[in-house]
Amino acid sequence: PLGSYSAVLVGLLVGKPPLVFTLHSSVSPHRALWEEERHPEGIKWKFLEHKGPVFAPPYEPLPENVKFYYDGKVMKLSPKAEEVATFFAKMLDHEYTTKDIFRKNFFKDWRKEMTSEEKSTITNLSKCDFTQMSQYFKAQTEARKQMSKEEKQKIKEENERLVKEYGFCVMDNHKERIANFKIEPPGLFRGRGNHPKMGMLKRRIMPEDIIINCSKDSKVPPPPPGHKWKEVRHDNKVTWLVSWTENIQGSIKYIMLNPSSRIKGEKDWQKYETARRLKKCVDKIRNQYREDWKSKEMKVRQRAVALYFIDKLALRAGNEKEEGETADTVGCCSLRVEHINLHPELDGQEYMVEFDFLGKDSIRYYNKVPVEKRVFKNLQLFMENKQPEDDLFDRLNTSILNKHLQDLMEGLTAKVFRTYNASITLQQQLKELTTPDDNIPAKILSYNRANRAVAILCNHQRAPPKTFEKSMMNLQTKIDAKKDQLADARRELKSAKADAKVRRDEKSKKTVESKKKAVQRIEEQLMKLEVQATDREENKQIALSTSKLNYLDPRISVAWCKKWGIPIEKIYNKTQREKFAWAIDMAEEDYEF
Ligand SMILES: *[C@@H]1O[C@H](CO)[C@@H](O)[C@H](O)[C@H]1NC(C)=O
Ligand SMILES: *[C@@H]1O[C@H](CO)[C@@H](O)[C@H](O)[C@H]1NC(C)=O
Ligand SMILES: *[C@@H]1O[C@H](CO)[C@@H](O)[C@H](O)[C@H]1NC(C)=O
Ligand SMILES: *[C@@H]1O[C@H](CO)[C@@H](O)[C@H](O)[C@H]1NC(C)=O
Ligand SMILES: CC(=O)N[C@H]1CO[C@H](CO)[C@@H](O)[C@@H]1O
Repeated sequence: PLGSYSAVLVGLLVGKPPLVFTLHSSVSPHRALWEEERHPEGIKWKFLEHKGPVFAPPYEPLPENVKFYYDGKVMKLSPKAEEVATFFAKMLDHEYTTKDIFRKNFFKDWRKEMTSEEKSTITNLSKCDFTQMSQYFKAQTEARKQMSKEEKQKIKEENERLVKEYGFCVMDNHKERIANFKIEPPGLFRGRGNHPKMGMLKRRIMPEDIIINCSKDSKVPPPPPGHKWKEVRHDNKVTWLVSWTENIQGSIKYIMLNPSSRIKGEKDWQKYETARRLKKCVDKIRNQYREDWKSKEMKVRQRAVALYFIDKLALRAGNEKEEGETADTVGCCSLRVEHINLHPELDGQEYMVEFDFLGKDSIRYYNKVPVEKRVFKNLQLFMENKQPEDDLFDRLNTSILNKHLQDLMEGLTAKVFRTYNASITLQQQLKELTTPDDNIPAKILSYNRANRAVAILCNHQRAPPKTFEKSMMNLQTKIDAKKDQLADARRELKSAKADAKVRRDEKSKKTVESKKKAVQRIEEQLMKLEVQATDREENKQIALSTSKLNYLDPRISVAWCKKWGIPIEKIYNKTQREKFAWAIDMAEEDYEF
């Protein structure tokens, strides 16, 4: 049953094994998380065995009748060039393929795969005609949709076979699900926002790129016939099973355990415990940085203003660029003079700072915020005699700031401020917005509103989905039909009542009752639809799942659900419930972040 845990977990925060847990628990799939004997610090496992990754299927050349045209003439491409051309053809209807950067990057990488003959012929992407390829792939997609039940069943079984064989590993005494055992197929890089590398060729990953991590005493997975692994290592200080370096950003990719696994759940839990520790010392930290705004030392002043931004605006500390990424994105420490504008007065408020820069993943951060006078004066000072492209905090860098955070509280990073603020905001908003007398749909609307408040705080915006207008229209049609239905039901009720007045018998009384019930039922249905429409409209430009998955202590949501009798499925879908299994097990209805 939910909420059967009462565990004393304090010791874990200090990170000093062995730990003693007092627990009163009925059997739960996650008791392992709390009951296990711990490994020495830094050691993640003793035994690790797995089957390695599943590679993307090899390239299948196009049928002869699917032609590619250059400058109006048929041209047969070499297999390598053809494969890369198909990546572009598959995206032909997408806006990406009209963007200059995308086209330029793609063409450059495509030419690298061409034979010298092809290279000398194909010199202008605008003269390439991929229409037949594109139509061929569309027809294939259509055919897949039209597949018979038996064919679909066969594919399903094959997938299940793969999961059975490759989807699990053995870590110590547990069989654990692996999150992403399939290696992504090659394709064209898209990136988020206006990424400067979009359109580049994401290479096919080969066994020769792969590092396998497993224990010495396990059965090392064999590489595919005719191939070799790049390396096999036995590093029990890390939790990944397989890793490789992708070619676009040069970042290291990992195959890891599923979020529902013991080790992931524990990490997640620790993250929120760190944020709860911040709650206890945040006042002290705030007093300290306010003092530091007056410091004689420029470095200390800059650090204090940067910290204020991190705390107040949930900015990231550094630019957190993937290695090799060239997008001009910044974080708090790397803000430049050109990214802010100071307004002694704006929109009727004093000491306003206007931010405008590209943050992580090239998502624009634009915000106008009132700041304290001393912060404003300090910013004026930091900007004195500087050019727009100069650093705002010239005495500061990410490592200095992170070191300072560590000194303030063990485990403190800019992200902890986000997690703390997001979680505490959710908790406060839920308290404010939940009306005890509301029915379940209205309560869920309140929950989503609280979640949205957090997403806005964290700048988790999105472009409205392409299907937005259409789905709103469909919903509106349903609402209109429901309203008509309600009007009819009300008319019927009215005439039944009039009838009952005249006849005054049991039968017409019963009719009135049942008509009344019908009206109520339709009213409820209408309300549900209207709530749904409000929810969807308000959600248009906000991505809820990022904060839900990464910044909100799931125990707050679980506790809220228990308190108000809301089924947890209404808040978390299946994947999310797996990830937060530990919280669903632990949180009581009176849980306080
Ligand atoms: C490429 O081809 C397009 C379409 O034929 C043409 O408009 C354009 O001028 C060509 N570009 C170059 C650099 O030749
Ligand atoms: C969270 O961030 C918002 C926005 O800056 C701020 O107004 C609020 O005071 C913060 N809340 C807490 C509890 O830190
Ligand atoms: C940050 O600044 C410190 C002190 O000036 C310097 O030692 C360190 O190398 C810098 N770190 C980075 C990543 O630039
Ligand atoms: C659950 O929601 C997440 C978004 O947070 C989504 O990526 C995932 O596909 C959903 N899973 C299911 C089973 O619906
Ligand atoms: C290539 C690779 O994956 N290297 C990583 C192995 O694990 C250590 C410890 O986590 C990392 O520091 C390396 O980057």
